[in-house]
Amino acid sequence: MPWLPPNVSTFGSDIDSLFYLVLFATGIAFVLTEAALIIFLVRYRHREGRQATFIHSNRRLEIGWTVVAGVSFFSLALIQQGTWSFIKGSSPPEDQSVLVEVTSRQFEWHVRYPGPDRQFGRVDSARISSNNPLGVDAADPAGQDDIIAPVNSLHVPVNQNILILLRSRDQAFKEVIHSFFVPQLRLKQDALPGQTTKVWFNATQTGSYEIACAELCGLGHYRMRAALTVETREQFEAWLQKVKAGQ
Ligand SMILES: [Cu+2]
Repeated sequence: MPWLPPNVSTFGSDIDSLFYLVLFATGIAFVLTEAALIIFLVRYRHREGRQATFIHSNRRLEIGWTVVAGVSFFSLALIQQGTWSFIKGSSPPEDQSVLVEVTSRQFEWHVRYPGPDRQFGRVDSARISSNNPLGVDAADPAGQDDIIAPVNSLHVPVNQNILILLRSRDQAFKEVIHSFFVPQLRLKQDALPGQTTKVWFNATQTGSYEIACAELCGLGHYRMRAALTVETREQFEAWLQKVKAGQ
């Protein structure tokens, strides 16, 4: 459909089907209610000598539209349940996924890869400074092989499960909620200070996509965007090596 961005996610078509289902249901409700409005406007318009009838209520009608609305919403809840729990309630096993840590802050995205040991080094908000924006503890052995990507760039290999540990830099009173949003992946997830949220996806096409912050997070919200590059495994490994060499 022309109004949706292309889908490059394994679960994207499930999200799109739900979108169209909701659009169809609300479309029917919209047409019916607007038609009733117009019919009533014309039919009961002012006419000389005709008096309005006072109607207090209509129990049958009220029960009718309450039941129809209730059943519709409950059906939607049941229909979407499987998709929701697949995407948000489960994640692929950590040892079979590409691990990435994404940390949001006002107003940028920081990306870190764990290196061969698959362990992220400790971070500590007391160590945060302009040249250590994540507050990485350099003494932690688990962090020795970590790879910190240039600001606002996330690279991932194509056709692989990517497991993101989504964080928001946690400094009391200084941070707010951000939201990691990639329209082409049909993926949106809030990033909360003090909490790590697991987010996963599997991109089916190489290319460059925009990561936007989808939570109004302050004056610089509009410029809080980053680039997601989906590339072949070889290109991804080469990029990691290049970043590591320049670190
Ligand atoms: Cu933001």
